[in-house]
Amino acid sequence: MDLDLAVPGAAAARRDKLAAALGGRRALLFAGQAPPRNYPDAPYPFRASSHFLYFVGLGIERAVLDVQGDEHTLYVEPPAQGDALWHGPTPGLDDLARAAGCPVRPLGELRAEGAATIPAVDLATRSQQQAALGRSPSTPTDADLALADAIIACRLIHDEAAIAGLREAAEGTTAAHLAGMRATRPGRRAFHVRAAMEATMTERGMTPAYGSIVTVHGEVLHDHAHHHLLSDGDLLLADVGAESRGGWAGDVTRTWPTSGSFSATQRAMYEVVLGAQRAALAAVRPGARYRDVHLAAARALTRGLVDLGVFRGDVDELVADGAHALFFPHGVGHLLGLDVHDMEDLGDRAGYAPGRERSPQFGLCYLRMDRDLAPGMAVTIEPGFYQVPAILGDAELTAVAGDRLDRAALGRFADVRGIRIEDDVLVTLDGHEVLTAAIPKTAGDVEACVSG
Ligand SMILES: [Mn+2]
Repeated sequence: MDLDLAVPGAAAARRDKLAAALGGRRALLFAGQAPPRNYPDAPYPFRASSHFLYFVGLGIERAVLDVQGDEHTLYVEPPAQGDALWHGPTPGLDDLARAAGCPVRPLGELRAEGAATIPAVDLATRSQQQAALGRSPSTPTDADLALADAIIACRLIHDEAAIAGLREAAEGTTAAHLAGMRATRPGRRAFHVRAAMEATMTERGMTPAYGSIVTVHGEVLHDHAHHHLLSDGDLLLADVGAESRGGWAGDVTRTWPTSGSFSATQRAMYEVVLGAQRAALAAVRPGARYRDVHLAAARALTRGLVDLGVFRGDVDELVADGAHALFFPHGVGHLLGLDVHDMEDLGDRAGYAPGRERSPQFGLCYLRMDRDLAPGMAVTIEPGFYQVPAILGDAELTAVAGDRLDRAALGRFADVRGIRIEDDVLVTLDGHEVLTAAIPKTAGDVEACVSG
């Protein structure tokens, strides 16, 4: 744990805001613990729960934050015998109190009956919660749900320290994508490119914010295999983001030709996806509804596919019917913060405004967010085009397009398996700022970087 990363002022202000929203009710936030990889002494790297991280500013394994009115107390496990031998000196309670900006007590003193909490994502911490609260955290009480809503209200709008963290993550992510493009050539494997991208994070003391996707099979939306050979003529899709040292996420996708040159068909489809991303970005401003941002991308993509002859017919009708989802089956993006899909552990409570629900329509059902945008929110904008055999070979799914889908025209784009273009975007007072704008994105800029 690096105490230099502490943000005591920001964490204290966030706790005050949470306490005010809770109106004196008590809440416990659990940091969590690293799950074992195989046996208990060989765990995965520890990464604190984002709720804890947000209100404490530091990841402290097994620690618990107790918020009740003006009293905020951090409970931590005292060092165990042998810790100094295996792990070196650990910070004392006074050091932690200064770093967190609140009193720190030994975990054994925590008495927590009646407190609200957020169920942990790991089973060991759920047991810790059950022991502390005297009830299962898995069945949320009304107080738990009120706590979730209070946390969402805080974390949805990023404060200055959060925005600084997102900028740091964007910088690390930018370096990763530049390194990845430069490391690409036919004959190498995807893991060579992944190594180059993640090395830039290691050099910054950062880690990937999520499992890196570096693949010539862009049509497999979350392809975590890295062994594929890069062949001449392939497109490489890299969905890779850095996590800042303080825990803030970057999440960027670029798609580039392994040879350094797009084929004519790849370039044409790349321009369609880029046009869809630009249309969505142009719609990002305070007050805009995120589903409309999604639909702006869907319309631009569909118009592009009509221009290429892949679709026939009226663009608005095709989009209303969901035909675009045959090639763009996912949502245009999601909230971004300490989590790459920010607060997704709270389900659609975070991504969807009260009263809004997921559409049952194929495509729209995968939209992770439908809120009105406000200054200080961060979202991703990431439309794509994919030829997914499981979709295009499904008679029921493709029936929405009927004879408006021209398979002969589509056949000309056989060398395009998947393209996605994703940036991280901060909503500002009068529009938006693309935090990851320094990463090459036009076809020409991408080619120049891969060849350079
Ligand atoms: Mn994303």
